[in-house]
Amino acid sequence: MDHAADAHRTDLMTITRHVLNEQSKYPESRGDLTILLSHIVLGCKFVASAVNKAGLAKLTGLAGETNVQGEEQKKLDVLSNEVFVNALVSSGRTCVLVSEEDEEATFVAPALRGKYCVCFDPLDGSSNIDCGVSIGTIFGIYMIKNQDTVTLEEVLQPGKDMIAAGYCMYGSSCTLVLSTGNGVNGFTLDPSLGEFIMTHPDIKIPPKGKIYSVNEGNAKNWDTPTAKYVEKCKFPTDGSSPKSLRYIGSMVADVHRTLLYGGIFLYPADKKSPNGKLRVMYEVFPMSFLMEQAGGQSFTGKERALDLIPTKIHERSPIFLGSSDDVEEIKALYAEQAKATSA
Ligand code: FDP
Repeated sequence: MDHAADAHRTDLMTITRHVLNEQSKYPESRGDLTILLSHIVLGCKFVASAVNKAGLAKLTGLAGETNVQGEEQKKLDVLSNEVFVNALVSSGRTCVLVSEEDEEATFVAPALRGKYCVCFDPLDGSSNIDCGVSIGTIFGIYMIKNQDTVTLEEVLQPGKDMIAAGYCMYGSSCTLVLSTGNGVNGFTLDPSLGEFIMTHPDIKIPPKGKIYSVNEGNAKNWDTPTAKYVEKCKFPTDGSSPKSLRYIGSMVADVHRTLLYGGIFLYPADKKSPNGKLRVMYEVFPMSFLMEQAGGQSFTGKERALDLIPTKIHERSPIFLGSSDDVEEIKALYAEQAKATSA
């Protein structure tokens, strides 16, 4: 019996313990971020439980049309949004919320205001809900200079100004990946304890990967650099092996695999969607922040993704993120095209 390993298992690094450890490195800290994160964690636990029950509810739904109370089942994405809005507002640490589900930003009532702005997608990948495929919550956190006078303009900050970002994946297990700007750590929900336990300390993305991840159904509308890049993945000319294609169609799941195994995730612009599909403030920025913190890169086709300054809260952007060497290749193809068009 490996007593050392056993002892290790009894010394559990919960997400709360980890965040408190991080906080103790900053003696001037008043614990506001720790409190905010604990409210986000609560939201994730609630959604994890709701996602699990959604399948069962659907099965019972087949036998009869309404639940026992005769109520209509709330859609999971609306329910998740309500949960996160309530958790974030009640934390007393937020002044503005930007949610994928809400057309306008929510300005928190003055009495409950704190210094943070949270941008989030409460349930990303919702087209995968009904078939039980992995979905997730994505969030990014900014600090606001003056919570009492905050305006929408102040919310439209570049991604590099984020102070923390993360996602929670509701998959075969529930995994929360978090960065507070000091590396990336992954935590798995132990359902028996109701606690996220650190299972993936100090995640570093491999410098080069063997997987590319893209919706190839859009290929006929791609621009030249994207088309050339994917061709190179399939028919490499440098003697290397072709890359494998994996695409789930849930950003959280596709990015999570990319982070752990290496490779590249692409949601490029195309002729039908010149700005791509994914939203800057609560998809592109948090995932780019995590990628960079894990040693990878994130590129929009024009610039480093985190340098982008959004002009509206639901703005979209093309995105290429993942292993540094893989993203370098697509950057070179865009540079080549820019040179050719300017010549
Ligand atoms: P969904 O439409 O299912 O909500 O932005 C949302 C998103 O999923 C991402 O999670 C996912 O990466 C992408 O859209 C999938 O888009 P395609 O179906 O066009 O591939």
